[in-house]
Amino acid sequence: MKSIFISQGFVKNESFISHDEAMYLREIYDNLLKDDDKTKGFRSDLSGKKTDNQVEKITQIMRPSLLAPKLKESYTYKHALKTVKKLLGDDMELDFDMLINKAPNTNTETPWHQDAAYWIKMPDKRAVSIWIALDDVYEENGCMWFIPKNKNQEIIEHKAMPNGGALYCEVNNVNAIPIPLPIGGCTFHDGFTFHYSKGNITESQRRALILNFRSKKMIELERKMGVDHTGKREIRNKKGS
Ligand SMILES: O=C(O)CCC(=O)C(=O)O
Repeated sequence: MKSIFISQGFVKNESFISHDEAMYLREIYDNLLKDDDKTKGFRSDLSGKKTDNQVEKITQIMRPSLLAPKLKESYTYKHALKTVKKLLGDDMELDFDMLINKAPNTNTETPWHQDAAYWIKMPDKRAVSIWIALDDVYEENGCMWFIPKNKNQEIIEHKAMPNGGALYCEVNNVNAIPIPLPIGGCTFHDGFTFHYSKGNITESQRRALILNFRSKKMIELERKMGVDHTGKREIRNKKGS
């Protein structure tokens, strides 16, 4: 797993957590999704726009474990940290978590981007996002797609969607690979790997819980620079970094 992650920038695990554990997380997740008051200030629509009746298309809630601390006590968070330490080193810690839900029949893609475009420039570039499927995911409801990474991939130019929506970039995606997963499966990707997901054209939600890890020192640097992953989205890392 480690060598694939290092060489192509992503790897999958089809059974990262059990079905029961995914159901446990889903209950907490659904309660947060329903709770506009509790999630105020942490919540936004990645699509950059809402439909006329104000249905969020791609709901992103940052730092859900601050709002529902039992998430941090869950098997998933502990298992994720152990796995990441083996992958990238013992100094890895949870930087932030987020949930991203694609509502039914909203057909809105998450555009191609590199996560590092959202982050400040960091001397230690080791980082991994674990994207955990809390529904079966496939192309039609918005599974992740990745482009295998080039060696020493740098950040390319990103632009921002209107109204504080997602960042996006123009990239040749002929080699892009979709990663369908069963509930409880996950993907691991680093900050420089291009990824994307199609819109959800099914009758059900597409719920993903994402945990991001980096070194303790880089988390300290971020916090010193005022970055705690609760604020507004912006381009923080420029082309060529
Ligand atoms: O869930 C999605 O559609 C996109 C997720 C993503 O961009 C990420 O986890 O970095």
